[in-house]
Amino acid sequence: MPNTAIESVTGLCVWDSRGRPTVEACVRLACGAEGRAIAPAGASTGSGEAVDLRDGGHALGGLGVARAVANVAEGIAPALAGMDADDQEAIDAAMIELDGTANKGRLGGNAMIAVSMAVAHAAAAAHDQPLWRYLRAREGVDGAVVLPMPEIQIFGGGAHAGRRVDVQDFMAMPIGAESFAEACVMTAEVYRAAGAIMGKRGKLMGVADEGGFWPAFDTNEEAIEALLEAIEKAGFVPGEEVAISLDIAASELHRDGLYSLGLEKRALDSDAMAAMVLDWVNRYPIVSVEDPLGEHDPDGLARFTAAALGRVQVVGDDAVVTSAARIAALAARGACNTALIKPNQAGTLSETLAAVKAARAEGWGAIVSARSGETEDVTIVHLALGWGVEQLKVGSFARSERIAKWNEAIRIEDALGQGARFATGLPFPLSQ
Ligand code: 2PG
Ligand code: MG
Repeated sequence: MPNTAIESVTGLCVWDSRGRPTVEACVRLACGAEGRAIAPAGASTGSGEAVDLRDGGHALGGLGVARAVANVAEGIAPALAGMDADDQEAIDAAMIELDGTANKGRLGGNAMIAVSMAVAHAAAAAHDQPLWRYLRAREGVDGAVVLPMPEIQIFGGGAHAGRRVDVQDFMAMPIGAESFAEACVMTAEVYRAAGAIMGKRGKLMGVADEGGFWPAFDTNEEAIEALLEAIEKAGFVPGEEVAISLDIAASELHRDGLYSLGLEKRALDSDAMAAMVLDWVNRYPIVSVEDPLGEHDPDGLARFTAAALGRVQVVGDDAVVTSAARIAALAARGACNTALIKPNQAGTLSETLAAVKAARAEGWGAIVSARSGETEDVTIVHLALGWGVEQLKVGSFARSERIAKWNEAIRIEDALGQGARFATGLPFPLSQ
């Protein structure tokens, strides 16, 4: 057996896809194995997320991570020295104890998740396994390896595109694909068609933070219409071969107790907002809706979930913040039926896995997700495969911080050959 005792933990300031600084951690083990991971960062964040520790002040708009990087070397490294990298729970528990806050505000969730993921990479390397296989063995997942259904952004809006459109993510889900590689081909066709349609109409402004087109629409519905048109133009049957998924990111729209739609210059109460989204669900081939109402509005989320039952997957992001306790509480009141799983919202891998397990225990679906500020780090692809999570959200089909992740999944599917199964079809909360 390799000696998996932690020998050193170091931190480094690197850069994310928005050109903002972020934390990379490197963990070295006694056997010589090494693992690295980089923390991502959100823009439309839930208030209950682990703290993304920034330096403040003038430089870099206050976004520096010198304190978080120093916390890796000065706080975390001595505490983890000699611990067994195979014991992820003990390592994460040690960091949580050292931090000592409810929101990881002392060490920083960014420092902690980078270290937590780097530990997993180092342990997998020590056992000479790809991370997904190592995690799968640890969790005792057997049977065919499931390649997740991707939901891929075609238009970006909200906080990721200067709020030019209120809705944040207009995504394509290639539910008729039979393999992950085919899902990517289908999405590429839709992305190309969408670009051509926007270009022709003179509505293309560039790309948003996650690489989706940043279009100049006059209404939110016009964006859904354009996506539908792109699916058809690409030669697919909407709702059968390629379906639509939305992230409304409604917490971002919340002003003075109402949901403010800046593009359409109207403000809606919770019921009117829910009715508008349900109307879209009725009229368009939408199979998944994330954050249709804000994190402050769990009753509205519960009413929406009841009304949408069997028609659309209801995904919780800002209200859930990858917390097992919040999933249990929301499930108890009937709010949402699928959890978005973002490791840096939780701050450690063990807590992220606990959220996946809580979702399963409630009969919910789960989607492993990237953040709007990303890097070349592909850990989340391995988490989805290793933990058997059947959906993956990474942003669009452009920009290398996104494509690196889609390519990693393509590579793994190819290497597995017959040992892989693609999570084709509708997301399972629709069959409940
Ligand atoms: C979300 C994510 C990804 P952010 O809201 O689901 O699209 O955005 O990372 O900005 O929270
Ligand atoms: Mg979201």
